[in-house]
Amino acid sequence: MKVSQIAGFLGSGKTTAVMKIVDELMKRGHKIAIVVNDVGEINVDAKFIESHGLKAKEIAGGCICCQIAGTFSETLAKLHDSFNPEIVIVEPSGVAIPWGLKRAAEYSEAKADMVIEHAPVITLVDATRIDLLVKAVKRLVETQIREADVCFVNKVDTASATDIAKTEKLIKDMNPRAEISHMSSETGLGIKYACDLIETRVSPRYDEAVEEEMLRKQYNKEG
Ligand SMILES: Nc1nc2c(ncn2[C@@H]2O[C@H](COP(=O)(O)OP(=O)(O)OP(=O)(O)O)[C@@H](O)[C@H]2O)c(=O)[nH]1
Ligand SMILES: [Mg+2]
Repeated sequence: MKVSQIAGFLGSGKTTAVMKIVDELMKRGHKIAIVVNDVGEINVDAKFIESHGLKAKEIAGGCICCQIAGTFSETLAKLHDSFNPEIVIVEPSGVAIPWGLKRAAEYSEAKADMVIEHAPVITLVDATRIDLLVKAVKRLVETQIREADVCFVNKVDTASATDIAKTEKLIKDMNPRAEISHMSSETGLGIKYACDLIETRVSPRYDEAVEEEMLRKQYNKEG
């Protein structure tokens, strides 16, 4: 089962992007499930289904969206046993740390008979609020950017060119290895590319040593 995280701070556009990405992946023939913190967030015409103790909504075309029940790893294991999706799109809470979710996803392997593969960690950065983000929650945003494989400068339909450039520079400074791309769920920009990434690429498994090294670098730099 492939697990794809769409990370980003509160209000960065995760839910909006996830719905577009799921739509496109389903058009491409994949069996998809979505995991969110609160299914109430997914505001589409949907019927509730409960299976294996999962609180879930069925949305168009057989895709189900479920709320984290117990731990994230239990949710993934139950999802595998009841629905067996090919790809699970995860919208973590806006304050979640990507590597923590990777580790939790791997724990689910012991709870169900399956192997977890990680899609590239995608982090959305809201270019319209870049100044505020840097001022108010820099450390958290830095952690989400630092752990991303691909960062999307989001809401480029409405952000100014200056803010887009500023956001790109911030991402480059915080994570030189991340690929940077643009997204707008409004115009659809970047959605197909995000799906290509999810379909074709993998991200490394959780590695405590790597994670510690990144943390050390981040905190040393801050002093
Ligand atoms: N202009 C513009 N607005 C967007 C775009 N994507 C999302 N939004 C708006 O941004 C706001 C937050 O979007 P959500 O998708 O709910 O963001 P989120 O990251 O899921 O938010 P939380 O789950 O609360 O952390 C909503 O008002 C969206 O309509 C975009 O590409 N362009
Ligand atoms: Mg959301």
